Amino acid sequence: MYIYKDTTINVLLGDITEVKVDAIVNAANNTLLGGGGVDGAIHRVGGKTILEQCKKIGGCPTGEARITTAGNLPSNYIIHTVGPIYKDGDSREERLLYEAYYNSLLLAEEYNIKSIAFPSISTGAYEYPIEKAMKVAVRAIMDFIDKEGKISSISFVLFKETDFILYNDYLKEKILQI
Ligand code: AR6
Repeated sequence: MYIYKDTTINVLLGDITEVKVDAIVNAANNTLLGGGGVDGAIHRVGGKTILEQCKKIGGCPTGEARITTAGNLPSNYIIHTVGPIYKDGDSREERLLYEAYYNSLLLAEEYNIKSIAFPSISTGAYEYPIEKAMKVAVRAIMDFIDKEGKISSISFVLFKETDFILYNDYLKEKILQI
């Protein structure tokens, strides 16, 4: 567990659909109609009420975020965001990935969400290199804590052990561990 200002930062290894927090974040696509990876898992476990709400929302531009309830999942809300597809690192990917994290946090704050869990957005099917993506993710949440700071717990849920180790090694350098 890490502490930055008044916010707790957790790094967890496992399946985000099993995490009990106020909101989990989904790495969705522009349609919001489901897909593979973490998106597939969330819709499969959460049930059809999530898809019904997503259909009404009608899609989400890359870098933005939308919210639904969480169906059968243990959390209360799902924040659906869309990360960029990684091309050459030179096509606004970094900005868009940063915005996906930051806008998810702003939306969470609007809904008075106090605990939120993120998967590693864009680093699966969208092929964003994990180490680069991690640095963007950590920068976005630290900037959010600096500017807003109203969410008390932010978790990164990593599905792969190598990603989990990478995050811990990086955060140990950057942030106070308790
Ligand atoms: N819990 C936590 N992390 C997971 C889980 C899970 N249950 N399942 C996979 N991951 P991806 P993207 C990790 O491909 O790159 C979908 O089809 C996975 O190991 O889910 O943003 C959407 O519909 C990886 O580290 O998302 C879009 O079309 C990370 O989640 C597209 O994929 C992200 O991998 C989005 O691609």
